[in-house]
Amino acid sequence: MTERPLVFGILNTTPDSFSDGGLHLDVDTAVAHAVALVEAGADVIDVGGESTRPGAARVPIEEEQRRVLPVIGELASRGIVVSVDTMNAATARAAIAAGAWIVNDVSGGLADARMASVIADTDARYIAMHWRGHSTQMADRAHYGDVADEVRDELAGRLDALEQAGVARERVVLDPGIGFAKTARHNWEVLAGLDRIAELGAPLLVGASRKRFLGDLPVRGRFESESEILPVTARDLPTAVISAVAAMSGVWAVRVHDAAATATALDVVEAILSARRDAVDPRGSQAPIPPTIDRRGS
Ligand code: PMM
Repeated sequence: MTERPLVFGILNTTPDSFSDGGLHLDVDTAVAHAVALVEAGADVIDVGGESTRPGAARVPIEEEQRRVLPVIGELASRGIVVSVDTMNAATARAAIAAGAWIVNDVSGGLADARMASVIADTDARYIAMHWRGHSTQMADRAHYGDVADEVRDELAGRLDALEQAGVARERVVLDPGIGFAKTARHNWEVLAGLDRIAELGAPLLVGASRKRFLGDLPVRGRFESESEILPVTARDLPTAVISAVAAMSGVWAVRVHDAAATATALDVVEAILSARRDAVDPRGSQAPIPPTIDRRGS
């Protein structure tokens, strides 16, 4: 039975993230945005202090922590479930101490060899994304035979490595890494092949929100664009559609900038799946609803 995916609302406290860089630099602004995301339907706020957009420069770890830790502390004190988007083990540890429940690592543990042991030492849930190298290298590494199969196999390797380092499989969420070392075509093929990645048996998270490949969709009348590229702000509708498609594939979570659009898309999927359940279950709407996923991800 497919359960409604969690919505991760994106909060980048960076000056240079591709779609929201520079918008949430001080703690009050960042917290206000997080609260708005929760009111719009986000279940988890994913706080990141280092941009991973193609070509982005690395950020000193002290600066990353200066950007994220006060925000995480404030959100956690308000009872908001927080995930920290970091490749750095020391930042993951500090973020958990500040109240984060989930560590979202776009490198799947490859960027910092100490990450797995930090996760093993804590109760945090860990999101391991498919990754082939830092922002400056990834475009050169976008070569695959069958991208969904290769992403699945590389993620299987990460699961094994994490388990060997003491991280129980049940704590790991996998993410195919849309836009990371992948061309636009690869991204569409990964989305078409989510069922194959789900064969690993781990919960999946999909993060397609506003990414560059959506810019190649046709620009239609109501959006202003100086070029043939669909503007970033016009990518929330296709993002919500992807959230719906991913939900139909049974993913555990989607990571988005526009929580309201995705929450509505998930409402639609839930209504259809609920009608389908009622149609096949003679007890109809009296049938017990399956327990919801533990929102803290434990
Ligand atoms: N994408 C970005 C950053 N973090 N984390 C996960 N798990 N999956 C993603 O696809 C992902 C991520 C890209 O940058 P953004 O924060 O500007 O969307």
